[in-house]
Amino acid sequence: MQPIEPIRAQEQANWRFFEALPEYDRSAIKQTTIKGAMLLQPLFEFSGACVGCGETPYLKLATQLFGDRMVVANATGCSSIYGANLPTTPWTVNAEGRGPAWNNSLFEDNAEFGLGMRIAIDQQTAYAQELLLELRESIGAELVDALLAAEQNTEQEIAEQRVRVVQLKERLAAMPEQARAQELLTVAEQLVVRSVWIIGGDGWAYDIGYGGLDHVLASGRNVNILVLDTEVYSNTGGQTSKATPRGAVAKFSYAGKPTAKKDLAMLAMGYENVYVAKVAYGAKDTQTLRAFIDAAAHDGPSLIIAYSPCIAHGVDLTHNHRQQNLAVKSGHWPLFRYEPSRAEKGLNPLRLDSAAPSIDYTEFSSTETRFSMLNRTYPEAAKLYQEQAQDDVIARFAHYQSLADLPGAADLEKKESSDD
Ligand SMILES: Cc1ncc(C[n+]2csc(CCOP(=O)(O)OP(=O)(O)O)c2C)c(N)n1
Ligand code: SF4
Repeated sequence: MQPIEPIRAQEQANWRFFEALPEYDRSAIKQTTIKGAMLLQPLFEFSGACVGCGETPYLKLATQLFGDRMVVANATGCSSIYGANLPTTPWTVNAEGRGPAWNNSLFEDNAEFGLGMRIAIDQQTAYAQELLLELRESIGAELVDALLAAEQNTEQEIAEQRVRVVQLKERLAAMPEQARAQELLTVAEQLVVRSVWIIGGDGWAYDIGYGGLDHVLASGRNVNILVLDTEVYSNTGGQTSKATPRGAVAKFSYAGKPTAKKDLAMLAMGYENVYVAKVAYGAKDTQTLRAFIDAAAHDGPSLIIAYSPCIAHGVDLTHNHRQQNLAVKSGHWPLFRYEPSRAEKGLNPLRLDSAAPSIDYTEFSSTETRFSMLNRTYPEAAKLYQEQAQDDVIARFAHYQSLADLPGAADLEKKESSDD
């Protein structure tokens, strides 16, 4: 044991040095590589989650990519608790004071809450554009036209639009006698693109908030839905949800869950205009990164279902990445992306990003107490569920493979014309 004071003084100096290090220029970084993305400043840091929590890395990644323009609707659950240990919060701002705007809603209406944010932003943007046109001559036609025509797909383009908005605000501030100009000043910031994220756990997405989630998927609106799937209601101590796998022991399933995990991705794919991805960063981080970038770029609803190891799985989370790898290799968590933009090009929208199951399901399930404890308590049920779960993963992979192997519309057209 040592007195803390000298250590604290030394660490404070180290911390100040670390904080003074300059951040990289976002527009100069290749964000589509893991190496590049990890150089971006995270705007989610020092959360109160359990050590090794599988949820938080997805949030950190989202803020690295979109944090300075993110608007978050967070369902009640672990993410709302470690996300708001008030009066502190891990959601933070960059040197310009920009960071995610975050709010927490009821468990049962979070998707609608996020949709409301999207609608409000779109309404304010449309109003700002209307006022710009109305005041075009007094503001300056060149600036107004540039503001209205701006593409905002890259960091560079967004940075350029921010500069234009600063110019606009300066000009509007110099027109205090014009009421419409002052009105525009209140919504001018909405001329910079926003990235709306609706976030929560599986209890929210698969169960209690599912009706609302489905409604938002059907709305066609540009929102990104991130499901942090721990396969139980983690925050209240691990109750069974519809995401809980067959044979797992959880609260309300002491004798093992007798039914298979609900396939939320398949339900969402039924809409055809929803971007859907199933990811596990510990198994394939490049696929996770790609999914986040493509989901945000998709001009419609996106759903990312993210495998999130949790203390409720009964495994030392030092091995979090190994567990994700085992889940993917056993077929428990197939990786894929369903991209409506591919269908628009006549291609099959579904792409599998993981191979067929290459290890026995028990090689995965035996490493986690949520499954293995059933061998002691209900050995016969454990044996039955293991066999069924093995069949489940093989059948599910075969089903996805058959869908991914289907020809796209363009292939069918080619075939038809060659048949004629
Ligand atoms: C309608 C309603 N029922 C129950 C609760 C209590 N509750 C708060 S958080 C939570 C668990 C959330 O589980 P999940 O959505 O899976 O997120 P996780 O904690 O696993 O991240 C529950 C049941 C609540 N807040 N509202
Ligand atoms: S209970 Fe699970 S999901 Fe919640 S913070 Fe801990 S590890 Fe993360």
